[in-house]
Amino acid sequence: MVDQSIVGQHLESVGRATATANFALSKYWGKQTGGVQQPAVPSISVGIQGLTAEAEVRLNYGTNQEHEIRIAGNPANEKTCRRIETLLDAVFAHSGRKAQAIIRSDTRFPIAAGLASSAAGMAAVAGAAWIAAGLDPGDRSAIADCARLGSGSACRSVHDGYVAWEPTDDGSIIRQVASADHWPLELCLVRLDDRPKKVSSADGMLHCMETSPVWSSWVERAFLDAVEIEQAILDKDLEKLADLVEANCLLMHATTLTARPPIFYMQGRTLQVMETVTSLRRDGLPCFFTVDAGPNVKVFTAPGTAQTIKTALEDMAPIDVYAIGGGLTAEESSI
Ligand code: 2P0
Repeated sequence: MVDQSIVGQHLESVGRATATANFALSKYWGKQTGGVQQPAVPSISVGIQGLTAEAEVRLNYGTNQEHEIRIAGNPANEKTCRRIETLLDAVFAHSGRKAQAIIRSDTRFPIAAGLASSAAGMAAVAGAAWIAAGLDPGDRSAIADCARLGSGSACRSVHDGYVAWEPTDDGSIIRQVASADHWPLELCLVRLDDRPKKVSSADGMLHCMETSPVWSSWVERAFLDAVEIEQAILDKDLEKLADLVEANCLLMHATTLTARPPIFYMQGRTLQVMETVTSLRRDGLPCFFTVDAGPNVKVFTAPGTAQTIKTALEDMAPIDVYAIGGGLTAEESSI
């Protein structure tokens, strides 16, 4: 799969990959103390077709020069560079060979507005680096472990469909709960604001852990939610899933609103959309909301009903409709 060639005096190899964003039905919000990007709570996500990031990683074994990392055409900031260096070191630990990496990554949707761009981007970078290093693209657990070092939620983008990420005694595991075909829910993405968020997820979750008085309730409930949410997915029970997902989201946001000082990821219009979604459901439309570390609302709907829900909500904001699915595709390599 990997094409390694002598280019000039150097040995180079190239990997390419695409990965899709994933949205959490039960949230990753909190890290283990002492771990490296390990979750304090279990989370379950669903991949989204069409919210795609792509990456190319060129490994140059003939030089000691620093890595070169460009995202959306611009040099990556210092924090992103540090995270990608850690991710690359994990890949090199598997391959047994270090190299200079020249990385190009881009997303086809707004970055850092609560649309999980970092998850898709880091999963694509991990997949491309893995392929470039000549490693087995079928080893999804190992790729997920590397992707997690770039962005925690990125590990959920290595599988398609419904994916669980769970803390263990010595780290975490990632597993597919069900494929998208099992229950092809649809998504209305209510786009209230595409600007980057003011507080990163990493800073936000740490601040909530340190200052919110409801933190321990959140952690305790998150473990129960993950079990019940997985069962509701397996049972295709939309009423139950709706109740659990909305409650999980609101308890996560309770930690942000009760932190000192508080963090406002939601906006006034976020609340209006959430309330409208709950009243649509009371009127018999099969839909429910969730909101991440940003103001936009993700409205999941039963198969075949996204257009109806979109029509009911489109006076409030622009809405994009997506199918679920997604995952990581590590592509053919070439020089
Ligand atoms: C989630 N979020 O489960 C939750 C819900 C935000 C709210 O995963 O520091 O960007 O890179 O591990 O992965 C955002 O967390 O944070 C996130 P890092 P990441 O989707």
